[in-house]
This record gives sequence, structure tokens and C-alpha cells, in this order.
Amino acid sequence: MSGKFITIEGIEGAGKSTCMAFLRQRIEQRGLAVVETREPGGTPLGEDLRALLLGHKHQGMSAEAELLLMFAARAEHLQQRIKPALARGDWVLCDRFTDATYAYQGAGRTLSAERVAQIEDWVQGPLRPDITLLLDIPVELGLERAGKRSAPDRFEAESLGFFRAVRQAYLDIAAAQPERVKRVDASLGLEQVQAQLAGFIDPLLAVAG
Ligand code: Z5A
Repeated sequence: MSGKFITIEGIEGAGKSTCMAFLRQRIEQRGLAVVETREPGGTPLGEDLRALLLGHKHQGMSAEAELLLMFAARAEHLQQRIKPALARGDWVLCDRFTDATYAYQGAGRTLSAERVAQIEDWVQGPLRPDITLLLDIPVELGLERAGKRSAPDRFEAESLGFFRAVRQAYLDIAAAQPERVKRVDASLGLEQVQAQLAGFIDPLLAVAG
């Protein structure tokens, strides 16, 4: 596999969608092919699972079912899109991946990280992102930015305490895996956020030629 696998993480309203567009443009400027995708989702089955996971129809879904559905969508995504793209040498830009599972289902829903790790190993084998950009923002600011949009989905309707636990879990992952996970201060203005992203991504692009 010669393509790079880049994931973007962060709480609600951290600016992931906004930054995906910037990153895509920066990679494509170097003449490299980019597959832009998201989780849960990215395939027809994954998008159907996303609708079940984010919608309000199954409001009381168990944490275990939620965890397994996230990984079901991921298994399909890996087989149908991510691995074929990397094998072609494309760069994969993914809005959320397994760090979100540790943060939301692990810390948020209080499932054990060991359980998440077992399923991660089973579904992904050794595959991990080459780099993960963690857009870190105080919970209140993220929710304020996100709140300017449409009606909340099943996750967006969670409490402040839930999102604080999610943010802390992301910071813990970044502290534990500094080689892979790069913290970006997403509370700053867009230009400053993009400058930080460029600082992390440009060295990878330089190596790619
Ligand atoms: N989930 C999970 O539980 N477990 C898993 O394993 C996975 C996911 C993979 C998917 O939601 C949900 O699934 C997610 C976790 C769960 N739920 N939550 N929470 P998603 O990722 O599709 O959507 P989201 O988290 O709700 O993302 P978002 O709300 O779309 O936020 P965003 O993409 O990070 O932000 P944005 O749309 O780019 O920006 C928000 C607003 O801020 C917008 O108006 C921008 O113009 C503005 N913005 C962006 N950057 C800036 C700066 N720097 N300054 C000022 N304003 C800015």
C-alpha cells in the first residue's frame, strides 16, 4: 500500500467537514488522487447503518449494539473502499474512524477500551491511519458552532458531560500515540487552523514527491 490513510477527528462542531475540503485541495494540488469519505458511512450499507445510528428511531439502542454497528459499517468500508483505494496508491481522507469509537462508545457510553481494541484488531487487522488530525475545541464552543445548523441527531442530543468525556478521551489518545495523532487547536480562526493542518500534512506530501 503506497497511499496514505488520513483521518480527522474531534467533537461536534470542531470543524472536521470544513478542514476536509482544505486537506483534499492541498493533496490534489500535488497531483495525488484523493478518496474523501466518512464514518459511519462511505458505502451504501454504511450509509444505511449511519441513518440507523444517527436517527431517532432507535433512541434506546444498547451501547453494545451501537458499538457493533459502528464496526459493521467500518468492516464494509474497509473492504469496499479504503483498502482498494490504498492499494491503488490513492490517499484516503476519512472524516472520523476508530478513534471516534474509543471516544464515543468507549468514554461516552462507558464501554471498555479493551473490548473496543479486540474488535478493532479483528475488523482491521494491522491497518491503522498513517496520521490522525485531532481538531480539539472546548465543548461549549464546538456545540455553539454546531448548534447554528439543523435539528440535533441522536449523538448531538447528548449532554455536556458526554461530550466532555469524549473530548478527554481524544486528548488521552493523542497523548498516548503522539506519532500518529496530531492535536490541532480548532478554537482558532480558520486560517490559523489551516496553517496547523498544513504543518502536519506537508511533510507527508513532501515524502510522496
Ligand atoms: N460516531 C461514533 O459515535 N462512533 C464512531 O465510531 C464514529 C462516529 C465513526 C457522526 O457525526 C456521529 O457519529 C458523531 C459521532 C458518531 N456524532 N457526534 N457528535 P459526524 O461526524 O458526521 O458529524 P458531527 O460530529 O456532528 O460533525 P459536525 O457537527 O458536522 O461538525 P464538524 O464537521 O466538525 O464541523 P463543521 O461542519 O466543519 O463546522 C461547524 C461550523 O463551524 C460550521 O458552520 C463552520 O463554518 C464553522 N467553523 C468551522 N471551522 C471554524 C473556525 N475555525 N472558526 C469559526 N467557525 C468555524
